[in-house]
Amino acid sequence: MKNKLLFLGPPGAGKGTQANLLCEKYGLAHLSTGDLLRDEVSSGSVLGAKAAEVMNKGELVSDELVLSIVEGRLENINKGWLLDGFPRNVNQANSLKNLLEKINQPLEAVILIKIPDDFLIKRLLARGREDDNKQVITNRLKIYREKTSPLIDLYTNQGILEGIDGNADIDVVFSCIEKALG
Ligand code: B4P
Repeated sequence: MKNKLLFLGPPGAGKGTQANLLCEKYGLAHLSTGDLLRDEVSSGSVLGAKAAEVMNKGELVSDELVLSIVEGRLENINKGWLLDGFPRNVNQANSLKNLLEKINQPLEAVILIKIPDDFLIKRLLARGREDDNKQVITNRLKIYREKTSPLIDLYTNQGILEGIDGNADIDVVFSCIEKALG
């Protein structure tokens, strides 16, 4: 099975949910920038406080901070890995490309989890995390469309993107992802 992976999709598509399942089953390292940023926030550091302010508005945290978090970790992984929520814009995608060239571990597959906005909003409101209120969710969707969705064309053109219907039961979505990764 392909094991150098990236999950792409709008907020609430189920990237974190599916990433946990896949990493547990196949022993992959799970690198979720959302989780790592939330850890930084919980640590009470100055950087964390800055990140919290941005996240609670539904904006993207600075590329500099996100890259510093990802870089050290990716370099130290000796098994397959799954990037969840990173990259989220073209600049981050370019940095990732350079980093993967440096460590000689090319990306093998990008899974795009697709789901209509109405369902996303319902799911996120039900989850109720600090950044899961109507106004912030609307902003997160807008940022996704503006900044993250150009990555769909980028990876489609590289021939490594697989689209999955995320509007189904968790185990059904999981089977589709496993099938796509061969
Ligand atoms: P993330 O933590 O990445 O979270 P997300 O995109 O909102 O959610 P995800 O798609 O993982 O959904 P989940 O499985 O949890 O980002 C949060 C914030 O961090 C961003 O807004 C940004 O500020 C910052 N950030 C993160 N990465 C960054 C980066 N690279 N650069 C800059 N800033 C960055 O599922 C959502 C809910 O749906 C859950 O309650 C789940 O139980 C439910 N669910 C999942 N699958 C389901 C299914 N099939 N059916 C029904 N419910 C389902």
